[in-house]
Parts: sequence; structure tokens; C-alpha cells
Amino acid sequence: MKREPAEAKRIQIPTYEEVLERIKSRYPGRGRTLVDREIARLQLVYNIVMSKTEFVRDLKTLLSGLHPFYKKLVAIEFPEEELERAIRCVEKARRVAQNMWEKYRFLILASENKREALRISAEGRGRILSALKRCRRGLETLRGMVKLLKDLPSIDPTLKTIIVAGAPSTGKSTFVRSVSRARPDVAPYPFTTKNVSIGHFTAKNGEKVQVIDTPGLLDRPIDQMNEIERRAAAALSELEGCILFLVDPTNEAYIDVEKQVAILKAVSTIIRGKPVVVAVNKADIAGPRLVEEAKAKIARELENTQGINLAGIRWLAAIDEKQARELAEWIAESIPGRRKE
Ligand SMILES: Nc1nc2c(ncn2[C@@H]2O[C@H](COP(=O)(O)OP(=O)(O)OP(=O)(O)O)[C@@H](O)[C@H]2O)c(=O)[nH]1
Ligand SMILES: [Mg+2]
Repeated sequence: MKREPAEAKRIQIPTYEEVLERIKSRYPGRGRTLVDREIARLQLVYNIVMSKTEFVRDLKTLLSGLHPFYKKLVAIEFPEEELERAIRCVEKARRVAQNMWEKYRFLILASENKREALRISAEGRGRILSALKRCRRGLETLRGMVKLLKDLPSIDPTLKTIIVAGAPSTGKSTFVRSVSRARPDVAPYPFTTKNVSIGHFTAKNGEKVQVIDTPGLLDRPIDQMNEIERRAAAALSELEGCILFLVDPTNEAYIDVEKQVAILKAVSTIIRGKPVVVAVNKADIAGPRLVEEAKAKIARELENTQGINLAGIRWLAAIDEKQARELAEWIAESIPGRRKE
């Protein structure tokens, strides 16, 4: 079953210090025999460690059921081996807690005098806590990962999807703002968008369409991309839908048209046959000559490129909501319906 990253909201991961605090606040005092008290203390440490690490089961279920897009986004910041190590550490601490509780409870009962009972009890509690202490960093990693998951946009793989991509400052976020109620930041400088985000619109035929805003890409191979570009690459490779690749034809563009098209070529290996619409943006300020020149260059550059399923080359002023919406409608009509997963 597919898991939503928002399910991470239910998962509470404590720090090692929080577990200690909890134990201290509930520590059994006097008022019973020493042996009873020491067993109660050992049991308290065992119970709290077990209850505070119960999250590990839900976390494993959530991670294994995540859509590959989310798995990729998580892996960009938290390498799989690091997460596995952290989870194994917590699982081991649970096993140690179980074993030590059973073993030391018996040893306390069998102790010959008060001093021995005290020593054994302290040793049992120490062994449980030191197993958990070894996971200190792992717990921090898992907390960070759960926070990341909570903040990820909720993408519905069953909806029609337009993935907006391109070089920095080509107008991707402007387009998403124009066609949906989403409000990604737009600014006149490059690399404004750092994360993938999502907007929705309802097409004329009543169908809901999701529009994905992505960070800007540069003309370089995928294995040389930084973390932010890799988030865009994760959307291009793992989400189904149509790619709307925006090109800035103006003389102020962050990189020239040839380099912008080279980006599309560089990602052709990961987009695996998804339909691509290239739109020459900023037509309002570029004027017809630059737009036509850009369209001709794009057609020429892409003519002999393998792996790009070109569905059209258009022009656009993303800043003009009506035009942006028309292009979005046209793309939505041209994308085949998404099957239910
Ligand atoms: N005139 C005009 N300006 C536009 C158009 N589209 C975007 N812009 C401007 O171009 C600049 C960059 O726009 P963004 O939408 O932030 O571009 P982006 O591709 O999301 O940029 P990054 O997130 O940094 O990659 C902003 O100043 C926008 O106002 C357009 O169609 N016409
Ligand atoms: Mg942007």
C-alpha cells in the first residue's frame, strides 16, 4: 500500500535526553521493600525505553510504502545506509532492553543482600540506557528525516500531472502561480525555488490537474547536480505526467538558449519517454523575433536527440494568467489519463 509522507505527523521520535527526563520524572521513590523498589526502577527504565522506541515499527512501514519520488527526495538528504543504521540501532536497543529486563529482574530477586541488589539494579538500568545512548545520533537523523517528510508536498500519483522544469529564472514559479492557487516565491534572481511544490487547477472538462514547481536546473550531468537540482531531477524521473520545459529567450536570461536546451538533453536519460512540451516564455518582453529564433534553435537542437518525446514547442507569457491557463489546459488535454494505483 502506498504511504503518504504526511503520515509522518503521527510518528514521534524522542531524543535520548527526552527519554532520560521521562525516566527521572517517574522514578519510584521509597515506601516499599528495597528489592521491590529496585525491580520497579528497572521496570520503569525498560517500559519507557520500549514505549519511546515503539515508533520504529510505524516508521519502517511508512518508509517501505513511500512512493519512489519521496524515497528519492529523502535519500538526497539522508542516505539509505544512514537511515538503515539508525533503525537497526533502535531495534537493537529494544532487544537489549527486553533481555536486560528479564535477566536483571531475576538477578535482583536472587541477590543476597541490599548492597548487591542495588549494584545489580544499577547495572541492569545502565546496560539498557547505554544501548539507547548508542543511538543518540541515529535518533537525531530519524527526527530530521521525519521532519522532512512532514513538510513534503502531498502529491497524488493518480492525478494528471504537469511537471514544470527549466533553467533558473525561466518563469516556472510564475507559471504555477498563474494557473493555480499555489503561491511559490517568484523573484528576479536565480535559484529562488529550493524545493518541489505543488498547485492544482480544474480543467474545463472538470478534471483535477496537479502542477509541480521545481528548482532551476543547470547544464551539467545528473551526477554533478547539487542537492537542490537533484530535487528537480527526482520529480522529472519519478513522477508520471507531462513535462513543461520553460525557456527564457531574452538577452537577460541566466544562461543562453542553447545551454537551456542542453539541460533538457542532459535529463533525457531520466525522464524515460514522458511527453515534453517546450514553451518559450516571457513572450511579452522578448518580442516575436527572439521567440521565433528560440523556437527554431530548440527544434534544431532537439531534432536528433534520442529519448525526448516532444509533444510540442509553444510560446508563452507565463505572467499573463489567461495565456498560462490556456497552455495548461492544452497540455492537460494532451496527457493521457492517469490510471488509478
Ligand atoms: N515579463 C515577464 N517576466 C516573467 C515572466 N515569467 C517570469 N517572469 C519574471 O522572471 C523572474 C523569474 O521568475 P520565477 O517565476 O521566479 O522563475 P523560476 O523559473 O521559478 O526561477 P527559479 O525558482 O529561481 O529557478 C521574475 O522576476 C518573474 O516576474 C513572463 O512571462 N514575462
Ligand atoms: Mg521558482
